Amino acid sequence: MEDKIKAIEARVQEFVIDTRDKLEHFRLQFISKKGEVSLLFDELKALSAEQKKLVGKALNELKKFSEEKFKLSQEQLESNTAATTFTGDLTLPVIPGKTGGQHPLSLTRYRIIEIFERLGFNVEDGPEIEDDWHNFTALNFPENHPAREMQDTFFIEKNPDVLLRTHTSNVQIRLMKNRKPPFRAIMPGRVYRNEAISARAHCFFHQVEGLYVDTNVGFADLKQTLYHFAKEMFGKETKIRLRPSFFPFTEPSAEIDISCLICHGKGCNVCKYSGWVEIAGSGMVHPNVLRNCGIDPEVFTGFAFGMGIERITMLRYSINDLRLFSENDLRFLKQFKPVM
Ligand code: 2NL
Repeated sequence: MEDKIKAIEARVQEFVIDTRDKLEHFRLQFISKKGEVSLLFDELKALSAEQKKLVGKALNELKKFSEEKFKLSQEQLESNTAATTFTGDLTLPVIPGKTGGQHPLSLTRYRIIEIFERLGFNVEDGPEIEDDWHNFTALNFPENHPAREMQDTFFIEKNPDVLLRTHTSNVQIRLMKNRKPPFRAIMPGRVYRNEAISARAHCFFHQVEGLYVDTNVGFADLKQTLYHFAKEMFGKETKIRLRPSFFPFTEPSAEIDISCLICHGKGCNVCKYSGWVEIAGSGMVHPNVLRNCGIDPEVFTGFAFGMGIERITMLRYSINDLRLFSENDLRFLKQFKPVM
């Protein structure tokens, strides 16, 4: 019996526990109910009182030793796994998760791009910090136009003027100057206006402008393109209405209204009881603008339009305060589709 105890003790000592499997193996082998140490206690019963005392002491020591080894190894394994849980290849691409989401303004921008791409429009990009010529002069703004005043535009430097663009038209100007017509493109981007912040105005917003220049582009093309856009964006029942307007860079110019999505023309708060909601400005590109970019207005004509992404998004999701877009409040942002 004593020899047996010594032999088991030696094996307990030598047993290497470096994995969870080996830990469990150790437990079953020695300290579980049917383990070797427990079985020795059964054998103990057959011994005389004298021997019981002697062997019992040694056996109790073996039991204590085995259980301590188990406990210590278990603790060690647990602290190791906490530090080295990730054993995979760190260079592999991430598995897409459900954390994060897409900003409602991005969702609307993607949708707008999708609609115009199918009509053959490219997406173009340009600088947000711009000079006076690309933001104002080339676009036929008169010398004394109010937009050129300090209170309407953010100037970074005066004389020569460096400013934050007030529309993405600067991208069209760069496109028309640097490449040869025909052009069919849209320009999404952030623009800046020097305004007090309220539910309806902000010092920056997002715009998509569009430009179509070719031989024989007419007002009917403008109207049909924007009608198609309105139906794709807001549903095929949507109607459009054009109202005469004025921009220095288009002639003639028109505001584009859509039939009110909320009341379907009956009259409500959103359309201010008119049945119509403004979604964009548009017009035929002014011949002076074409000329400023080296394009002969006797050969080429074109239409252009501009819309606020915030405005379209507010109509699309019934959002009533512009400030929600830039406050990063998760209670607002979480209501939009997550990235998958
Ligand atoms: C609006 C109105 C508009 C344009 C933008 C444009 C650009 C060039 C030439 C002619 Cl290079 N026009 N853009 C035309 C009409 C309206 O924007 O309400 N934007 C938020």
